[in-house]
Amino acid sequence: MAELEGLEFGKSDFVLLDEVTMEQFMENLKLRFEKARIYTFIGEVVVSVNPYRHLDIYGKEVIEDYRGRELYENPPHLYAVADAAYKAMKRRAKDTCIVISGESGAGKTEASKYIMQYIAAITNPSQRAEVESVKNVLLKSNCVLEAFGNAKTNRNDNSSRFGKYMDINFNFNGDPTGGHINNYLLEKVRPSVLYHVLRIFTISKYTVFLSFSLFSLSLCHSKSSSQASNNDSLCHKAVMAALKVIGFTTEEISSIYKILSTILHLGNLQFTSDGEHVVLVGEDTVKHISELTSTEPENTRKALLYRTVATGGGEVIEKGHSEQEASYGRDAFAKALYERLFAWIVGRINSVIQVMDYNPALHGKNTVIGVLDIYGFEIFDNNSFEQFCINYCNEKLQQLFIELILRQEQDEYQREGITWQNIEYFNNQIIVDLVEQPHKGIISVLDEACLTAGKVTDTVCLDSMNKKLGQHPHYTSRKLCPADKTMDFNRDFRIRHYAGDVTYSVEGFLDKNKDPLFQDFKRLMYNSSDPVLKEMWPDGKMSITEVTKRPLTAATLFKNSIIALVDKLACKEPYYVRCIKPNEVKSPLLFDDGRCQHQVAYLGLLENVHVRRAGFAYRQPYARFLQRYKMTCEYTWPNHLMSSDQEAVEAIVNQHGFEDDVAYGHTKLFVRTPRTLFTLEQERAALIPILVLFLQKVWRGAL
Ligand code: AD9
Ligand code: MG
Repeated sequence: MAELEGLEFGKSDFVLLDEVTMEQFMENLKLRFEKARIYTFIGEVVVSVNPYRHLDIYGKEVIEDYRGRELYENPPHLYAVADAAYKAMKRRAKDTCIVISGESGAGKTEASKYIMQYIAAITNPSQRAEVESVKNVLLKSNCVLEAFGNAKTNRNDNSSRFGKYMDINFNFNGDPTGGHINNYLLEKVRPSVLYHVLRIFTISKYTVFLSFSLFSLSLCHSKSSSQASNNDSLCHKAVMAALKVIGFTTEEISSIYKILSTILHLGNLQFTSDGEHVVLVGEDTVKHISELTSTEPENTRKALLYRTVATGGGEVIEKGHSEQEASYGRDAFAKALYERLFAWIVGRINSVIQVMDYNPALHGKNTVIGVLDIYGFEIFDNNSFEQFCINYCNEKLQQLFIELILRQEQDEYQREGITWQNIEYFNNQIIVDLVEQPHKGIISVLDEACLTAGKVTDTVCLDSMNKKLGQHPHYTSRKLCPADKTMDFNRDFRIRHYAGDVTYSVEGFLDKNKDPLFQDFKRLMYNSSDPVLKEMWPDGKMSITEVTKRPLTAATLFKNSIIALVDKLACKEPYYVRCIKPNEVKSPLLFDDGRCQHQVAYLGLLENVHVRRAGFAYRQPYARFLQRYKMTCEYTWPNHLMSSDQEAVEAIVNQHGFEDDVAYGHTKLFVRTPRTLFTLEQERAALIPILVLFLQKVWRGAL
């Protein structure tokens, strides 16, 4: 148990608190943060506070300290969880997963990287080349995905704008043989993403094509982005090297840069009207775009100004855009290019690390560790469709957390033949239903509005949500609650999430949900002579008369992917890292009590401690318990003469008078209060020096 640090650093496991109150929890969290003890356990869960400075706790020696050890034998650390997940996978052939959650800037991505590094460090001791190469690709994939999917936001200088779930496959030796990455809801609407594209560009060879008047896209960090810093150039080199290690060809890399360049040129493209028709401003830009995308300039021009539509009679005609439609089409095209590029890069990495021809009969069981680094709950001043999706995802993960943590406990008690009483907790299924229920949920109302022909506005959609969901205890809006002046009558609705109330502005919901892109752009890209680009747009193959089926909406696609993710996680043994952001100013010194308490509350950490303490806080296999504490009992030291380890453990327990605090399972001893183990641990610590002296005497005597 993690009592090895000394009490001046606070309690290293929150279950050891004298009383489980928010006050004590926060006091302990703050004390530990101030003493640079950023990790604290709740049983097997690690709570982490972002230190916002480099700590010397990730080196090789530290890795060695944690390698193969039990969770409670060392101070709390990410490595302890990584090792626990790895051990469970290796010893018991269990698929495991590590779920890392917390808000933007709380340290999730850093944590996921340390975990990956730990796993890479402890595997493949014999340095087999093919395993090393898989490890290399897995590690380098981070760098590439960050380059294309991260951006500077107000909340985090290196914010992941996508959710990531990575499966690492292991062979029966416990060495990585491959993996698979899933990405979720790449945020393509924020200018910050385009800012990042620009940053990559200021240091690339395609800079020559650019004119920086493209700030029409209102890049929010334009000032800092217009100069490539040394750091950027280093970063660019690292990305290029990583792309090569993974196996991207020179042609592919060139295509990637051309696509990025196209996105920027699209931002530069303006439309105007000659009184009758919409016309392009700056034919040069179109020329560049068609060069970069290997398409005919005339076709590019057409796709930007017209759309092909099938009339009721089956006739195909070209319809000119209005100025507004043309701008809209251009932006949608730029976003789709970026989204498809990102998806293609992920797919390309997957094709390299895919486990091929694995034969369980020949190679033993193939097991998996999944690592999930996904955006945490978001409450901003203005919350839109993206926050709605992200918060729904967090409701699903919370549901899984509650279910798995409780289910796991219950399963273990059952397996070990121990009686246990269920404890009460808030079941957020009701909120999950509010969002995802077929025919009734918010997503379904949204989809219905998107499918309805004619002019359904966001406000009309809000009305139908009010009608359908007005009775729901977790849904409200100004119409339903006229006295609440914090909401706008025609625009806002509010969900009472498990983590707190969030007011969403329905403005733009329908559009973002429909996520429409004119088929003409798809066709243009499909007909490109650049094979990489063509590969990204297989749906451009369809002719206009074939495109009758409506594609699934953004919310439904997201819902399906999150349901699939939850299914994947649910069949694995879960380990959790709960990240907390100590302040809003990225300071290593400041512990903002209010902000931290808010996060502790919505991560449900106090409930987590309660659950952990309501049952048995600790459990250990008899043999392990005996080995550790046998020195504290005259009947078991140095060896016991009893018929089983369990009996020997009973002797230790009885000698200390802990009978009422334990239960005997089939293979493990269960200890209710942490204090019991703590007492044993102290006794053991006091005995060790005496024992060492004794052994030294014996040793000298023997000489
Ligand atoms: V977001 O949801 O992707 O916007 P994350 O992923 O939770 O967010 P990230 O891991 O990117 O946050 O951490 C933000 C910054 O905090 C990093 O860039 C580091 O500067 C800093 N950080 C986080 N964890 C550590 C750490 N263990 N040691 C030192 C850290 N610095
Ligand atoms: Mg991140």
